[in-house]
Amino acid sequence: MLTVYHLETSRSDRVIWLLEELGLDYQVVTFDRDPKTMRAPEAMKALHPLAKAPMLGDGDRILIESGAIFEYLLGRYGDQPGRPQLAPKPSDPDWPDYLQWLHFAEGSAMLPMLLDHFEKAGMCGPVGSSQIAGMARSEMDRLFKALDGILAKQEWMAGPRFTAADCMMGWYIEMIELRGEIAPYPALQRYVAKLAARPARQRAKARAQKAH
Ligand SMILES: N[C@@H](CCC(=O)N[C@@H](CS)C(=O)NCC(=O)O)C(=O)O
Repeated sequence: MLTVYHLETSRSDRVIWLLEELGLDYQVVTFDRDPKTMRAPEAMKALHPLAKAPMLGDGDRILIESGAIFEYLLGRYGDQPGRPQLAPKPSDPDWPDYLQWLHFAEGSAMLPMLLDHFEKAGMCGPVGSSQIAGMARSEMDRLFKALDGILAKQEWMAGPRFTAADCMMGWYIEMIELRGEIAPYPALQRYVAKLAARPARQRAKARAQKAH
């Protein structure tokens, strides 16, 4: 049985979402964050020394890193009869964009948002005093505008079809909405509404919450 080791309110939501889109059986084991530090609790370190969410358990193997977990699930279980094709093949014209956005989500998009979060939490000195604030803001504004432009021209991140890249980038774009910053971006608003209407997204949200 596949096991998602899920940390409350975290990136592990994405893995639950992908599993729901693929229609795979899995269980969720939830950990609360350490109330003082908001970091992963000690119990997660017993599973993996890096204690990062998401973690995926499959047999005696535990895997970390969202993008790697996505590739693992899609490669090992995604390409089976009856399952939706969420990963374009290398011969597919959408493959380059698929690959790019699948990895961009964690490789580039998250950093400015995290820096902004840490800065606003006062972890970089008095709020507003660090150069990080301006840098993170301008990077996010540039990215949000670019994503809005892309999604004004096409339905999904990699083209006309929903793919696993929409779970990776979609979760990030949902964060833009949660932060209350989506109003200037009509295509991002439409995209988030389409994600919210997906039964698999709804099941994943319920599952991630129920597990808490
Ligand atoms: N790029 C990694 C980031 C993993 C990560 O930092 N996860 C956070 C949760 S969103 C975490 O485990 N935080 C707790 C901690 O670092 O102690 C991934 O996508 O898997």
